[in-house]
Amino acid sequence: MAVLEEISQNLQRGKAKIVKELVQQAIDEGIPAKEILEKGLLSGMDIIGEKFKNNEVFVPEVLVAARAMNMGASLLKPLLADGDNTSAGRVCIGTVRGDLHDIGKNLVKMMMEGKGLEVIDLGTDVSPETYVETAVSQNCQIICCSALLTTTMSVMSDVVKEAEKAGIRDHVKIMVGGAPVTEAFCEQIGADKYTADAASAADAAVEICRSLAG
Ligand code: B1M
Repeated sequence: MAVLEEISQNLQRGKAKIVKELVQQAIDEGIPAKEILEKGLLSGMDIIGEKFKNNEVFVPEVLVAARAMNMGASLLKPLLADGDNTSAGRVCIGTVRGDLHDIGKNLVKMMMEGKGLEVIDLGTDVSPETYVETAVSQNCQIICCSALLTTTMSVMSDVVKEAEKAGIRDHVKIMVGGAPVTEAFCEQIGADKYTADAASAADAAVEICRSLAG
């Protein structure tokens, strides 16, 4: 599947327009959306991540690659959907305060929408107060927190505390994820559910909404 390799290569060079065209080409060739995402877009992002770690590329290169990733992923969004239009529940999602990484959060959002959940996207750099106020005012069943930095994951603990303070812990669940987050960390801070990837997060959210409903 040469086109997937081309997607990965062009994503690494930050060629957003070409990535978008290649993703469309892959779709037209009948390659499943999940495969385009994993073997094209995410594989390119992994290589950029490794190079970033080793100081072979720097913030500007990573930013253009991220833009290419988001543009390519936007074409896959409708194809990753389940096709069921009834709302499976409502969640709010954001990357925690101090953290600007949003690619993983956007993927989680996309997969959740694909499973029929209504997703309120709070963006990045989200304070514990904003998560909780949104969950209350918008009747969300789940608060979803993403963090990519070891220095920001502790904000998730503040989200749990803020939710306790607001007295919503019995009917609003808290899901956490992102590269440095683990199951053990989730338990330690008293959050409800950790998942390692976007697809598992979407499945878990649907399950939680179902159990809260009934
Ligand atoms: Co940043 N960055 N970055 N960065 N960056 C990392 C995270 C880093 C690991 C790179 C490295 O040094 N090896 C490192 C963190 C080190 C650490 O804390 N241990 C790092 C650093 C240090 C920084 C800066 C401090 C760099 C600097 O300025 N000196 C700075 C911080 C800025 C800030 O946030 N305040 C910074 C900046 C940036 C960019 C702006 C340039 C850019 C972000 C652009 C954007 O997001 N729009 C960026 C990027 C792109 C990365 C890497 C290269 C890629 C991250 C990514 O998008 N991965 C990253 C290196 C790496 O990860 N290899 C790195 C792809 C994405 C799909 O994966 O987000 O993990 P991920 O999401 C996964 C799962 O984690 C899960 O689902 C997704 C897959 O299915 N998931 C959830 C995510 N959220 C979930 C929530 C859930 C469940 C699952 O439930 C609610």
